[in-house]
This record gives sequence, C-alpha cells and structure tokens, in this order.
Amino acid sequence: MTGLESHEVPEEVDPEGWTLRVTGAVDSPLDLDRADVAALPAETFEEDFECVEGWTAADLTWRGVRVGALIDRADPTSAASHALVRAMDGEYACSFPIERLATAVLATELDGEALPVEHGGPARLVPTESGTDCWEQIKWVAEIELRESEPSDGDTAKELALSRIDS
Ligand SMILES: Nc1nc2c(c(=O)[nH]1)N[C@H]1C(S)=C(S)[C@@H](COP(=O)(O)O)O[C@H]1N2
Ligand SMILES: [Mo]
Repeated sequence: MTGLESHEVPEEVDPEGWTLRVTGAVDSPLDLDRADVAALPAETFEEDFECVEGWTAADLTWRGVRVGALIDRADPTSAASHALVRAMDGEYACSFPIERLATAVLATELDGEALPVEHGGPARLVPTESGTDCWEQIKWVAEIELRESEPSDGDTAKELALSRIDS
C-alpha cells in the first residue's frame, strides 16, 4: 500500500531488459544497467504526490540517484540546455530545462523496497521541486536525451498522459 493509484502497465514495458541511456548533446553517452545505477550514491526523501485528476498519495519515501550526477557523468556539451526524458512506454516523454532536471531524483526504491513495476520500476523520475505536474513523474525511465534547444510541445507527454489515465 503506497497511496499511489494502480494503472495498467503498458505491454512495451520490459523491466528485465531495462537500461538507462544518457544521450544527445553529451561527449560521453552512457548506457547503465541496474547494477551500475545501484553503485551510484543514493539519497532518500519524502514527498506527497498529487495527480491533476484529483487524487493524492501522502508521505511517499523515495530513494534514488540525483539526476544531476548522472548527467555530469555523460559530459554535457557547453550548449546543452534541455533534456527529453523518455520512458519504456513508447512515445511518452517530458521536457525539462537541465538545471531543473538536475535536482530531480531517479528513484529505484519506494517506501524501503524495490520500486514495483506498476509504479514505474526499475526507475521513476521524481522531481524534487514544488510545482511539478503529475505527468512529469515519469515511470519506466529509459533515456535522458540532452538537447541544445528547447524540445517542442509535440515531443512531450501531457496530453498522452491525461488521455491514458482518464480511461
Ligand atoms: N511512463 C509513464 N509515466 C507516467 C505516466 C504514463 O502514462 N507513462 N502517467 C503519469 C501520470 S498522469 C500520473 S498521475 C502518474 C501515476 O503514477 P502511478 O501509476 O504510480 O499511480 O504517473 C505519471 N507517469
Ligand atoms: Mo496524473
């Protein structure tokens, strides 16, 4: 019991084959598996979650790696300004300015246990700043693609997310 709602896990989600790639405007692209990610320094924090549909989940304890540390290891180009964070469920993606994404945590544990696949395991993006929208907590994060300009609205997931969750 986490307080999060349970949604169907899309067919394309393959937790066994999961890796995390950091690509795009970087000098050293990364492709990390679970063990690589688990070897990085992790931190724990508590957060309430609120979906725009009106439900909430209080006092979630997340544990994972600061995204800024991941991005730094890939050596971003000096012009890199934004990132598209992509998931394993097809075209699902959100765009972030790099400074804002750097403060988010790539969570691999929830409430002291490995993050269940239904809530985004192996890895869910958990922004730590207030004013974050629910669809920006990206489940099944597979790729962080750095860009030297801002991605278009068409590259992002708000409408897609809401259309799925409504059904
Ligand atoms: N990859 C992916 N992440 C996603 C979504 C999605 O459809 N795909 N839906 C978002 C929305 S709108 C919400 S409210 C939360 C729901 O999280 P939960 O399924 O763990 O309750 O996931 C967010 N992250
Ligand atoms: Mo949502």
